[in-house]
Amino acid sequence: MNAPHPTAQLRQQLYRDMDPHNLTPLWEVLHALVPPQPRTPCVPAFWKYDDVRPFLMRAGEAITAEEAVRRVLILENPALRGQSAVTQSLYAGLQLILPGEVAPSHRHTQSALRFIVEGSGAYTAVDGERTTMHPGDFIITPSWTWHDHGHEAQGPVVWLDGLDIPMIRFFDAGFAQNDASKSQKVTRGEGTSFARYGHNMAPVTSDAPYGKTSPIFSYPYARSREALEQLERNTPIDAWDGVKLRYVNPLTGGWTMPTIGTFLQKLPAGFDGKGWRQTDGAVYSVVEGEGEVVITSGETETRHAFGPRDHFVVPSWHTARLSSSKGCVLFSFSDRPVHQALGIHNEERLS
Ligand code: GTQ
Repeated sequence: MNAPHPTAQLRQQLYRDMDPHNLTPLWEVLHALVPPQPRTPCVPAFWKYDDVRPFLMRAGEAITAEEAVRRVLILENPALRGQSAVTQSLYAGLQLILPGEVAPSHRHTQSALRFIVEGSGAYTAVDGERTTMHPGDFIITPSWTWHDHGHEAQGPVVWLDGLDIPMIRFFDAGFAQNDASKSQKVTRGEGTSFARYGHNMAPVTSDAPYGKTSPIFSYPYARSREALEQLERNTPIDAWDGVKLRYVNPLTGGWTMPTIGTFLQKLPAGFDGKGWRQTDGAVYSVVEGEGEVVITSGETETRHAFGPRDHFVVPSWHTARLSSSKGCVLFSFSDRPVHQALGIHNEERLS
């Protein structure tokens, strides 16, 4: 047997001796630290609503909304189990509230979105104003605003929660408080924020009431859908996205939340989309219709046929293609505002 190469020996001894001093050689890890392109640990993931719903209803029997504080089944990326993360930076969950229940008031640094998946008539209260939920509505809880949810109507109500929990954890910047009362006092009539900011007008004197977050609490589905439908009839269909719009903060024209971008798109019947990839991994909620998503990364291809209320994840820098024979509407969210703020957003549209 040959004696170990003296250089290799020298190096191994160096590593062992400096290890107790919390020192490690960059040259052993440089390639992994600065990869030639994004290499997310995140994998494509898919939740069929028919599979998830029975567990949600069982959760409804197992614990009250009040005891749970938030009765949510977390959608965990299969490659990030135990981290409460759907992508590296984002959290997603399905929250259930039953008639007569209250999810008590609290506030936190984390920003939240609600996208209503099933049922109507529950409310979320933000900063003294209640908003009634309908399927497809996109509702915002701005960072550090008091919020509680309740349900005084009929039938279960389920919504998708999207939060920047992993991102705020990464920055170690999270604060949270419980309110003294279960349900916050209603101080403004429903629709006040929409009247102020939701009609292409804005108050003359006031400034942004929620900082970098949109002052509109709810973006009703009926209006967003109407926009997509009209564009489908009257404008060329994008070969990658179909008809896709982003939700905006009316005061800035920018994103609705500083950390999370939100989108609604309609794939016309017969749409067979081209492939694209983005640095921002995205979570999708199927609102109406049916379709298929094909996600590829290197040699690996994942295909999912989707229908209403199904959820799926397209991870960072994975190529995705969407198609739909009968047409469909998709809501999605990602951390794109942060990529853009940092100047690192990248997108490729394949021909
Ligand atoms: O509704 O406030 O899914 O604080 C996770 C954390 C929902 C909420 C979640 C939360 C909430």
